[in-house]
Amino acid sequence: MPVEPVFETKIDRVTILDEHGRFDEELGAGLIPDEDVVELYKHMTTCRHLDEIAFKLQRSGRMGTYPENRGQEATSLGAAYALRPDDWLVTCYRENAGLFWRGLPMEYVLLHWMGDERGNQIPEGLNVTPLAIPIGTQMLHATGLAWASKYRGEDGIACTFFGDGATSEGDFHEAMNFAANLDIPVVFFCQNNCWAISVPTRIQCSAPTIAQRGLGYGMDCVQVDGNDIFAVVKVVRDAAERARTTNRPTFIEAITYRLGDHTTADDARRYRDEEEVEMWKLRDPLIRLRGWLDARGLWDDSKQAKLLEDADEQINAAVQRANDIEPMPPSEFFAHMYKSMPANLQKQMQTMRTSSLGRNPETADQSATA
Ligand SMILES: Cc1ncc(C[n+]2csc(CCOP(=O)(O)OP(=O)(O)O)c2C)c(N)n1
Ligand SMILES: [Mg+2]
Repeated sequence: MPVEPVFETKIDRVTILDEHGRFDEELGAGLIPDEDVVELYKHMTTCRHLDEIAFKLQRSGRMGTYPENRGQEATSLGAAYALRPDDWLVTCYRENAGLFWRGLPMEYVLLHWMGDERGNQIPEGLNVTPLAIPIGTQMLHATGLAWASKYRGEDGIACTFFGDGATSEGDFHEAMNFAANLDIPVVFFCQNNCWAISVPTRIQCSAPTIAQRGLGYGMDCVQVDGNDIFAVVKVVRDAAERARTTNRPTFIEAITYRLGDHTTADDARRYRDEEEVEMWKLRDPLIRLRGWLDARGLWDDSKQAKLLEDADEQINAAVQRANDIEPMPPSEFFAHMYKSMPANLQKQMQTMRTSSLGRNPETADQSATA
């Protein structure tokens, strides 16, 4: 009896603008109009500056914690640029660039990290979900949103973001299984930033790529240079088109790098080599894009100086709006989870009002109510 392979495959890796500034004209020419590349660069630079300001806010006690996005700006931004405004953007917590491009006001993200629930109350019609801190949950939400779109006969799709670490969660596998087997138009976008807090990707996944995890579900899979915004735009456009026209999901693994600590509560110097960080600094998506713009005479130092001034002003105005917001009544904590509040939450809310946590609200001393 002969032994024959029943399945063979390969995973493609897409790069258009590489770290040495080489640009693949065949794939990249006309992909993004020059004026849009300028806007994308400005946006990435503004997001980078927000990281610096948020870091200082946290260090000066005005923000609880903050996860720097530094180094990963091209991933969610490229995806948000490639998607339609009615497509769902279902993120975790390191996708500022994509969220702001879609139109989420900056102060929402600031409020979230300042511990204010109102940062999670996404303006109606924006088709983004609140930041997801529990690792993996949002992939199932995205699958449900895309399924609803298909069920209603609409052609909107969902694109969900998650880290390399999240691909070890059960939720990831459930979402992938559902999406592939029920033909659900969702794009799974893994930001492989080489680390899940202190766990390197090589420990997270012993296969040569994370992308191939999608093969087990019969999905189209591709790896992309996540620090190359041209390549990200291309693979997300292709995946979105596939989802829209055939309902087939795609799994994208974007190779990028977390240049900062995991969050402001972490110190990555304790577990990773400085040489590794220095090597990835050379692949910085902002430096790469700036080089492309410089080579075409589309950018210069005076434009850069003006951009930094504008960014500073824009971010400080958002910080001001976040700081100026009236304190919210504690009962608001309960208001946004369900359409109508279930009895157990109503009871908890009452308990809190009477300052009698843990006691029966019906019998608690009402005079304690503030
Ligand atoms: C269900 C769950 N388990 C554990 C955590 C604690 N935790 C927060 S971030 C993180 C690592 C996530 O790594 P990755 O998915 O690679 O995302 P990255 O932070 O690198 O963007 C963990 C384990 C959590 N938030 N939720
Ligand atoms: Mg990671």
